[in-house]
Amino acid sequence: MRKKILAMLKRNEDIFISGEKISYELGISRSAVWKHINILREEGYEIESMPKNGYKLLSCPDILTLEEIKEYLTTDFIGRKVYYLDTLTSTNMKAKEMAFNEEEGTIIIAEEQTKGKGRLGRNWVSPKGKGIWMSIILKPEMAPSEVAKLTLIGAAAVNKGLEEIGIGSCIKWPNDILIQDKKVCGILTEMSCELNMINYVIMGIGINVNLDSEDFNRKLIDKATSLKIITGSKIDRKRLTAKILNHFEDLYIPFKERGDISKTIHISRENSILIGREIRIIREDTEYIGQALDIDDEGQLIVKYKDGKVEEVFSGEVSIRGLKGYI
Ligand code: BT5
Repeated sequence: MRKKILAMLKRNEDIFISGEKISYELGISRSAVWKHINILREEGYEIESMPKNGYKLLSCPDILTLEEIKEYLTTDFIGRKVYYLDTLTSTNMKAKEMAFNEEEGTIIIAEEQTKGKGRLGRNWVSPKGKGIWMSIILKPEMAPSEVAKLTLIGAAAVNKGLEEIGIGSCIKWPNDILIQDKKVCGILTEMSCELNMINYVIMGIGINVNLDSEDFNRKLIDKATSLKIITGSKIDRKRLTAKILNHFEDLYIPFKERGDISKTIHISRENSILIGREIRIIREDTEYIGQALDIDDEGQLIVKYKDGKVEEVFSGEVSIRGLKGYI
């Protein structure tokens, strides 16, 4: 019911709508309308009320509910169902609990994660209200070996979403987005599968949107940044969330339907921070030095080692670092 009242207020933005009209159209009492309005106010909606004129929506809170992101959303199924929570241990963990019973495209978003996860058991700093911490539930019918490519789709979607709001970024194959050589976004793809069949994939995307320098601990400050730190102003999280989901769906559909990942590969190459650079490739406990030559049509990184040997590196198996600094 509250969603319906909010939708009516949004449709009539800038004008008053009477309590009587809301109660008549929704078939509830005027005191029930009043109660819902007060709950919306508690959620952060600024609603003016005048005894004769009714209610007027003045402003909406900076929250990532479906009601708030949908005006920018152009997708068919990605992000059309949103579970929005104030706090969670990890959106990926929650998504895994829910995945069997949810449809493809459902997303879990939290304002804060108390145990945000990176890859290989690493942690992900996720302070309240300042980032986009979300997980998308996917159920592609393909071989489990194809799943690594989904990470590239996620990274390309973030890169394009940022571009649309005027922020240029680089992709550090396979799962990081960097600006000015510092990490603003990381992606964690997890899956549950049988031998030849995927049960579900969880695509976790973490973006440092409005974090301040104080939000990063001393170890992170040299290698992480946020969009706010880079641009010097607060960024609209709702718009960015929707734009990333729009691009994600655009890139995901051809891959899911025809195995076509060409557009993603094009974006990954064009915006790659690795291609042409000397890199360290860390596989388990051993480190190799080589030059990143290209990303091939299958999304693998082509590396030339010091001894001249050329190899395709599969994303699941390595960590990549620059020779100097983080990248
Ligand atoms: C990643 O791992 O980059 C994947 C991060 C995925 C986070 C999202 S948030 C929504 C969803 N739910 C989750 O629980 N996770 C996903 P990795 O490449 O392993 O990088 C982790 C490393 O990045 C850490 O060891 C830190 O050094 C650094 N780090 C931690 N928090 C960071 C942050 N907010 N920004 C930049 N770097 C960070």
